[in-house]
Amino acid sequence: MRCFHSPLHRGHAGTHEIYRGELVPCFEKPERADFVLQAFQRAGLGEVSAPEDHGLAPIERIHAPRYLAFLARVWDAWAAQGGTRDLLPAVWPTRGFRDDIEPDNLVAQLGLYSFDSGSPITAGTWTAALAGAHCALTAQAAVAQGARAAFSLARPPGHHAGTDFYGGYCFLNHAAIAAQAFVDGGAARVALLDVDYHHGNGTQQIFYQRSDVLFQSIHGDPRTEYPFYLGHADETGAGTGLGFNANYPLPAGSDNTRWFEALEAACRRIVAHGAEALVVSLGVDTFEGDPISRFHLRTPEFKRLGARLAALGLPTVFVLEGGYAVAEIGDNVVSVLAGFEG
Ligand code: SP5
Ligand code: ZN
Repeated sequence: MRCFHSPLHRGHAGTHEIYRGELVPCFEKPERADFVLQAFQRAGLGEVSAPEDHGLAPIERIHAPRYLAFLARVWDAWAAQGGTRDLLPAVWPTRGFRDDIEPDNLVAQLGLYSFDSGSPITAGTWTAALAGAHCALTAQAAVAQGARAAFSLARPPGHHAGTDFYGGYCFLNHAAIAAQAFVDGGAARVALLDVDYHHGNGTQQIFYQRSDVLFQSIHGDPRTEYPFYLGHADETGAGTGLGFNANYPLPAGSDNTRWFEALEAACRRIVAHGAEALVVSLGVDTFEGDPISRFHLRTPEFKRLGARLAALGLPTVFVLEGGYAVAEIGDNVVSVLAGFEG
C-alpha cells in the first residue's frame, strides 16, 4: 500500500497543553509521525511519497472560509504583536454569546474557533495541517484511480476538527476532506469509520445532516471520556442525514470482545449503506498502553481490525489520527495496515 507523508508536520510542535490546571508536555508530538514512518518502511509495506498540492478548493468543501483564513493568518498576526509562545485560547463563547462577529482580539478569535485549551497553535501549525490535508487528498486520488488502499501518514490529526472549529489536537479534518473528495469524484455513498479512542465529533458535525457519507465512531463513552459533549448512541443524524450517523460509545476499560462486537455492527452498517469507498480515521490510542486512553487493543487485535476492514472489499483510505504511546505507535499502525494487506 502506498503511503503519503510530508516532513512539514514537524513545524507543528506545541510545547504544552493544559491538563488539570497544569501545563503538561504535549502528547501530540512530531516523534509520533517519525515512529510510524520508520515502522512502515521497516515492514516494507510500500512506497512512501510526498503529497501533491491539491489547492484549497477541496478543503473549502469542508471548512468555512473565515475559519481557514483565521488558521492561515493567526501565527503571523501573533508574531506581529510580539508573540513567541504557543497560542492557547483562554476564553470561549458559550450559549447566548454571538458567534457571527469575529472579534479583533486574537485570543478571543482563538476561543471563537476552538473548543479546548489542549491544542496549541505554533509557527508551523497551518503548514503542517495543510500538508496533512494534501496527504489525505493524494491518498484519496490514488485510491480513486484504482489502488486498493492508501495511507495518509500526517499530523496533527483531524477528526475533532469541524467545519469552523479546532480542538483535540486537530485543525483540518483530513478524513472528512478525503470522504468529500470521493463524493465530488462521483461516489454516491461513502462510509467513514472512526476507530480512534475518542469520538470523532468534528467528522460527525460535518456530515450530520447528510445521507451520502455514513459516519460511524467506536469510542470511549463521552460521559467520562474526551471530548465529553458528543458521541452518544442516540445521535443518529438529522434531516436528510437521519439514520446515517452511528455511535458506539463503550465504557472506559471495555474489553476487546466488546470492542470487536461494535466493529462488527459498524461493518454490517457499511455493507447495508452500499458504500463505494471507505475512509478510516485510524487512531491507535485504543492501545492497551496508551497514556491517555483506556481500551486494551494490542498487536493481534490491530491485525484483526485490518483484516476485518479488508474483508469489506472496498477501496480504502487510511488517515492517521491519535495514538500517544509513542514507542509503540508505529507497530500498532503497521499491524492494522499489514492485517489489511493480508
Ligand atoms: C486525535 C486525538 O486523539 N485527540 C485526543 C485529544 C485528547 N485531549 C485531551 C487529553 C486529556 C488527557 N487526559 C489524560 C487522562 C489520563 N491521565
Ligand atoms: Zn484519540
